[in-house]
Amino acid sequence: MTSTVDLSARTSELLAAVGAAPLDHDSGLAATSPITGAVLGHVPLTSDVDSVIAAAADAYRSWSLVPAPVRGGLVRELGELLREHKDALGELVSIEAGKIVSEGLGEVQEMIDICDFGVGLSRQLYGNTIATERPGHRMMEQWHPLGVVAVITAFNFPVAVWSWNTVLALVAGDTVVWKPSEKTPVTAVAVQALFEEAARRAGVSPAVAQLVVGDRAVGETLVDDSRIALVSATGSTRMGREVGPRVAARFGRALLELGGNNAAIVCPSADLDLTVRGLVFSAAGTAGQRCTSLRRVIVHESVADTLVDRLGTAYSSLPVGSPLDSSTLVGPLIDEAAHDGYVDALERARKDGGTVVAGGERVRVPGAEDGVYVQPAIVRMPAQTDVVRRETFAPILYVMTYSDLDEAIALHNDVPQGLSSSIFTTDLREAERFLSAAGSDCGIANVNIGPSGAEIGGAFGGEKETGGGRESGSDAWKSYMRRTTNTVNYSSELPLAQGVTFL
Ligand code: UN1
Repeated sequence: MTSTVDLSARTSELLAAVGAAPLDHDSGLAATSPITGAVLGHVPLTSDVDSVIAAAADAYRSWSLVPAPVRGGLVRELGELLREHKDALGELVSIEAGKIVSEGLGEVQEMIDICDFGVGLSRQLYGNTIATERPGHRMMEQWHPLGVVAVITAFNFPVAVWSWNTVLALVAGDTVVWKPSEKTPVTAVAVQALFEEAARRAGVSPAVAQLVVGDRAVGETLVDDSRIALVSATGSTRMGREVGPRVAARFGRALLELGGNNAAIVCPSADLDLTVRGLVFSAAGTAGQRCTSLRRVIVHESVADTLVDRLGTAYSSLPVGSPLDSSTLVGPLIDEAAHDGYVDALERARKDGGTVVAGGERVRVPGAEDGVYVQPAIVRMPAQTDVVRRETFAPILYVMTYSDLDEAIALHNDVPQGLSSSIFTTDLREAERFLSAAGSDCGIANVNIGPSGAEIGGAFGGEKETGGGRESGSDAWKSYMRRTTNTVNYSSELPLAQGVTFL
C-alpha cells in the first residue's frame, strides 16, 4: 500500500511531469485521494469567475473566425501531448478518483480517441443542400460556432468528459469554461496545464479553454450567465433538475448527462461464460461508479439460479484494494457519503424482501484505514421496488427474474432513467426486438456486452431523467453549433414559396 506521504509526493511528481504548477498552497480547495483519504494538497480557488467568462467571450470573437480545419490543429497538439503524458495523467486519475491502473489509463485513452475524432471532424462539419420548390434558387444549411460553452464535470470521469465536450466545442469554434468536480481538482489542473501547452504550440490564446475551481456557487454563476450559450453538465439527476430550468429561463442551451439505472436482460439462450464476464465488469468495475454501471439484471427464471451462482463465485474472487496494486479490480468509493448511500440502499433492499447473496460489507485495507472500500454486492429482489428504481452510485447489482420477454422489457423500461442497456442472447429475434422501438427506451442499447464502456465514436447520452443530451461521437457536435438555413436566388425572377403572389 502506498503511504499517505507517498501519495502526496507522487502527486507532486506527476504534476511536474505534465508541466503543472505544484500544489504548495496553504489554502484553497483541499484535494484528497480516496485510496487513503489523504490530503494531496490545495488547489487555488478561482476568485473572479466573471473575468474568466469575459475572457472566454472575448476569445470567442476571434476563435470563431478561425477556419475549422485550423482549429483542428489545436486539438491535434492536445492529442499528441495526451499520448506523451498518458501514464502520468492516468496515474493521477487513479490517485484522485480511485480508478484501477488500467481504467485510469483507459480514461486518458478515451481523451486521445476524442482528439483523433475531433481532428477529422474539423474537416467534416457538413451541412445539407436541400432541393427548393423555386426555380433558380438554392437552399442550404451551414453550421456556425455557438459561443462560450460551460462544461461541468463529475468526479467519476474527471478528465474524459471534459475532453468529449471541449474537443467538440473547440472544433466547432466555441470557447470553454470548465468547472470540474470539487472532488477532483488536481486532475483538472493537470489537464489544464497540458491544454495550455497545446495552445502555446498551436499559437492559440489559452483563453479558448479555461478552468474555474470552486464550489456550487461557481457552477451557479456559469448556469445563470447569459454570455454562456451552452451549459454541458454531467452529474446527478438532482443537479440536472436545477440546471435545466435555470438555463432554459434565459433561453440558453443545456446538454445534460445525468443518472443512469442501467440493466441487462439475460435470456435462456445467453452464452453464460460471456454473460458473467460482461456483467461483472459493468457492475463491479470502477466500483460501480460509472453513470453506465450495470445496476439491474433481469434474468429468465430458467437460468436465474445458475447465473446468480456463477456471479456469486466471480464476486467472491474479486480483488478489492488499492487501485495502484496491479492485482486490484475494485478500488475505493469516492468518500464516506458514497458508503452511506451503499449501506442505506442495502438496508432498504432487505426491507423490501431482497436477499444479499454476495458482498455488502465494508473492507478494511491495511494502510488505507481512511479509504472507503466495499465488497461489491448482489441482491436478489422479489420485485422492482423503489430502491431498485433509483440510482445508487456504488457497486450494488439487483437481480430480478422474468418469464416472458415482453415482461422483461416492461420491467427494464420501468425506471425514471434511460441511459444504457443490454441484452444477452443468441436468439436474433430477441436481440432485434430489444433494439427496436418496442424494446429498450435508453440512449444506448447493446447486445452481448454490458451497458458500460462505450467507445467515443458513438453518441453518448440518454433519455428521460438522464437528460436527453448527446456528447462525444456521431453527430453530437451539432449541439455545440448553431444551424443557419440559407436560400439563395440566382435568377432574375422573384417567385414566392407556397405559390403566394404579391406585387
Ligand atoms: C460516465 O460515467 O459519466 O461508457 C461516463 C462508459 C465510459 C464513459 C462513462 N466510456 O462507461
